[in-house]
Amino acid sequence: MQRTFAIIKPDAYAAGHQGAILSRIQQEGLRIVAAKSLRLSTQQAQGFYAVHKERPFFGDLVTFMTEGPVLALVLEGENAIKRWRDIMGPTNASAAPKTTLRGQFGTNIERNATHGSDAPETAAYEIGFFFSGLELAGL
Ligand code: 3AN
Repeated sequence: MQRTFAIIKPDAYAAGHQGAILSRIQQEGLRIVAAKSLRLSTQQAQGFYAVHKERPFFGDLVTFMTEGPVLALVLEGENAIKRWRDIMGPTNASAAPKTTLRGQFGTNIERNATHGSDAPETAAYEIGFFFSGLELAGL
């Protein structure tokens, strides 16, 4: 069993796609361990995306991720990290297959509907960034 961290980003949240995305997650056999809505502050979004801080798109990414509420999720299943990334599809939503969440609900490389951790170390860091041990105890 593996856990991964996911976000329903402000674009998909504002459009009301949470239900469809959560439903797809469950249909695919991933367990929703924990979920919470929150609106990221600029500092929080900068911290979450700190690995990208030198990239030219960093400022725009932080602006987008703070424009409205997000739904933060912990997902669990066998090979959950890769499975969730396959369900999301490629980063660039405009080139993502329509069978993927980004193809279905995303717009472009920035407004791409969902986030997913890319490796076990990243998943552990990202889960810990959004959820405390107390919140996950017993889940
Ligand atoms: P992924 O989310 O598919 O793992 P990363 O980690 O390379 O992609 O990028 C993190 C986020 O930064 C992406 N989800 C996307 O919103 C944004 N991003 C990545 N590359 C670009 C880019 N070239 N222009 C604008 N935004 C980008």
